[in-house]
Amino acid sequence: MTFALLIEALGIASNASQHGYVIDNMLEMLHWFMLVLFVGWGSFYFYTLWRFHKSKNPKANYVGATSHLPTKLEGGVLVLEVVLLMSFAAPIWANRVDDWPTGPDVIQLDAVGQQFLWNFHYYGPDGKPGKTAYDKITSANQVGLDRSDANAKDDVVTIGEMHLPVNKPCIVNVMSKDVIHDYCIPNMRVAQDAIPGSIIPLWFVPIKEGTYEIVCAQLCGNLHSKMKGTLIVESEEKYKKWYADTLKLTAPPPDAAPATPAPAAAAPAAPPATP
Ligand SMILES: [Cu+2]
Repeated sequence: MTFALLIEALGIASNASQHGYVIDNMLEMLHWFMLVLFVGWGSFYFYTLWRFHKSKNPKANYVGATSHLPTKLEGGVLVLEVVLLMSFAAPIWANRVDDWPTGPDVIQLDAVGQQFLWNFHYYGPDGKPGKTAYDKITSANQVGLDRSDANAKDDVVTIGEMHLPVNKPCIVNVMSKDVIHDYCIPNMRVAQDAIPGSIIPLWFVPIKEGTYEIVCAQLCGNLHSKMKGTLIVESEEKYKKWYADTLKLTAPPPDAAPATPAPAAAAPAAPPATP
């Protein structure tokens, strides 16, 4: 159950992931806390303007305020912040970094950022990524996948479009080919910097079918705002069909024999010489 009155009023994208509700609850609490602080400190500010106005204090007072109330209030804020951090933020973070999904149901893929698009490299049913190499990168093979590698036989590579089955966990290994990007799906409540030279995994479980926006959340160049992708969360049958169709379109047939040159056509027999 989510309590998301304030953050919904402020226009947060609707949550579509399993862990998102916990994050939303925390965000909602923080917003209420900030609202109380804003009203509290705002009122205090106007109170001091009134209280210390020169018409009421014609002579400067060198002692100043003697009340200890502000110190006590500050102490209260500190205690609340520690409670928020230790009771809510830390357990959420522990779940994100310690409770990795395992098993054959986990969809594994790489999200490879480049100026200005996202490439997706699915590991396939074997759960093992095919080898990639920089010297294999071409405009038609943006992640440099080596199709001759045995693990690459069931790999699917797409540009800008990511599919996932609903209610199945996925692990996305985030990386970059050029500058720092940030792989962010607001509806899934995930975001991770894509840093060249690093492979940083994140995981989530989509719980609502639909089409969601993938964005880059790090200013990465002049077309940064155009660096978008689409996540389609669908039923498992639809996902499997999409995977099989895309594999057929992008990968060569598994046991394609190397093309053998056609035998040279025999020269037509010369017509018999007529006497
Ligand atoms: Cu970017």
